[in-house]
Amino acid sequence: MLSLHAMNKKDFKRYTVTSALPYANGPLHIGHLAGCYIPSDIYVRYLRSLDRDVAYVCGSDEHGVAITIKAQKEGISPQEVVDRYHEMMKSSFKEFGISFDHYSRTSAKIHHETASDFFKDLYEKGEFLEQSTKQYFDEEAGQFLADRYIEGTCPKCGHDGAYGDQCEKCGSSLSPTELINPKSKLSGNTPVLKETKHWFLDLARYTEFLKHWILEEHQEDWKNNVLGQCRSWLEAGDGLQARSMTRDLEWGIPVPVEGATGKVLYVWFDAPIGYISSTKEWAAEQGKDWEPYWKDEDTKLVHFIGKDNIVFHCIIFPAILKTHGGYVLPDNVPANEFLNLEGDKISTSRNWAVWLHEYLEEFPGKQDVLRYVLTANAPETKDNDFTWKDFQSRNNSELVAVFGNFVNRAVVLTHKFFDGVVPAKSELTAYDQEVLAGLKEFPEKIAASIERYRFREALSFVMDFARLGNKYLADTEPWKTIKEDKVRTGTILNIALNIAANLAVVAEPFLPFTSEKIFNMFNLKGLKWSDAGDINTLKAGDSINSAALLFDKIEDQVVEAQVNKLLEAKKQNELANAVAAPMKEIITYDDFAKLDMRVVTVLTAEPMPKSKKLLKLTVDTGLGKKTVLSGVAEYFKPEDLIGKQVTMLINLAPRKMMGIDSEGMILMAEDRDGSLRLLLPGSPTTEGSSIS
Ligand code: B3M
Ligand code: ZN
Repeated sequence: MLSLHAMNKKDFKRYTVTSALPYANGPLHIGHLAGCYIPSDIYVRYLRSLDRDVAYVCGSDEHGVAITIKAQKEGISPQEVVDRYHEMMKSSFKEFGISFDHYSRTSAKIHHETASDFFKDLYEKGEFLEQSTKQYFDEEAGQFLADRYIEGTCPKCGHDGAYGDQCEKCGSSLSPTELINPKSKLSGNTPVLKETKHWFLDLARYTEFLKHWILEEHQEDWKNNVLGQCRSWLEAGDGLQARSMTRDLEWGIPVPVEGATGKVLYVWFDAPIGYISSTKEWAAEQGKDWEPYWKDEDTKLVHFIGKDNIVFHCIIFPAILKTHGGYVLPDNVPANEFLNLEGDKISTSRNWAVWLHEYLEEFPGKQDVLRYVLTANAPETKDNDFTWKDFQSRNNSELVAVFGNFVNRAVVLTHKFFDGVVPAKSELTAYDQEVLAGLKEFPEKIAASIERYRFREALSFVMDFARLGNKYLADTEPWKTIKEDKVRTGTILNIALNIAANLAVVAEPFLPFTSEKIFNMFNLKGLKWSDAGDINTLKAGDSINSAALLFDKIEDQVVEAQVNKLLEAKKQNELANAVAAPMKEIITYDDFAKLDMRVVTVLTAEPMPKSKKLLKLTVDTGLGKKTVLSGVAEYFKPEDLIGKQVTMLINLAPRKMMGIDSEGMILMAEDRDGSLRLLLPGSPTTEGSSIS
């Protein structure tokens, strides 16, 4: 293992930690948390616990087509969209303990100014290629189709719903003209090409610098998934392509140069600058200077993101910072892969997600359980799957049975045998010494993993630490030793309590709400990572409070209800998106005229024994009675039908079903989900009236 020193090539004086700015176009779900907010929060809580100087910034990404498309869909203004979701996201983050120092928004004035200044700076340096190119235009909507306004087939992987800027299936970055069979999202029409002027960043000019900086300087400390994507960009046969940094849109930051009326900055130009604006806003509120956090060489800048944002944070934004000059570049970009849900890709539009605001309502006080599961199963090196079964079993067999059980026993037994006062430690056995050695080692081991952005591994060590304590109590059995040896029992509980106190310190970045409860039980305030590893954190004679509940069991029906909720959402969604069956082949009037369809009255209706679907009906056709078996039992009870007028095909050749001749067919509409509805005449009609 690399030593911490070898990895931290430099000693950093301060840290600027960012998490991707979420688009303010919908509520947050577990994929967001797992992707970059929990990992960054763990990292920052750890740094703060070491008394490091940290600025942890984020904010809502309020520009771009993601916002305007949502606004158009809902028939409200983009401003209304961002106002709604900004507040909602901000509050979800807070509830889950994501401890940003500052959460801003890109519609803030300071951000408009900062982003405009960056653009002007690059413009004045002559960095942009000013080019008129042909871009897709929707003639019906009278609008150029930027990025996600256009969809088509991905030229790289053949995926059908690729966007104009990116294919989410294969991760390729695209330009709209590469899409096969492009369609406007506004009208559904095939767009036309029309001339328009834009300002491009000539990325090819940065290739050598980027290759050196990423593939050589950071080949050891960046994650493989990140290096892999960068390599495929930098080593692509046709090299890095120039990228337009402006768009023909009304919503966004106006392009601050002459001849750019009606154009705004590309959202991916302004959004990363949002980290800087957020830092400025934070510093102003704190009476600090923002500049060292972005400009001093001894600042460590770390961007936490999801894998679809790698190119923007490792290639485009560094190129912008480098050209502007005077800014530090990220020391690391620990991007995560994607989290799936119950085997399927999380999707806002398909409503296949666990929404944070709903989780908070349905699992009040259980934020740490979700933080735990999402970290234990984090998509750090590959895509991973969240399942409710796994959520339940990690809660029940790890948090309840190990972590909670251990802390609870130590506290409860201290109250029972020593009136809630920490007993003294006396003679130590070899086993005691081994356990105390573990107590001293765990914090460092956990720290080493956190420093390398291996949060999953770090959390598994935290659990090993809890397991050590749990096993120690199970092996030493203080509830038995108390009968003959109070001194020995005191030693055991002293050790157990000190493990629990240290566990609270190292668990804090992961399970902040739980650690706080433990600190309160032990009357410990302000305990930091630098104090961890001390076997006398709690001293003989310290008094402790009674045990608080840390975790409780989650029953089968609770997680089953969650799975059902997902399936129901999926069904609703399929129904909403299902397309009507294609038209059958054309027939002649003579074909149609052969069908004898009539209004009939249901005289009797009864269930068919052994059939869930069929009812046996007798009907008055106006020409006499007929018997029909009809597959409506799942939708109607017999008494709902008796006396009703329905429609029927009466000249269908009789067919024997379950021993009965069915002499026709009741007409029904089959909905897109396969459910059936009767076709009823609009008003009372004489039996035998024919339908034509
Ligand atoms: N809003 C993209 C996303 O949510 C974007 C991140 C911006 S980070 C500067 O995937
Ligand atoms: Zn693709």
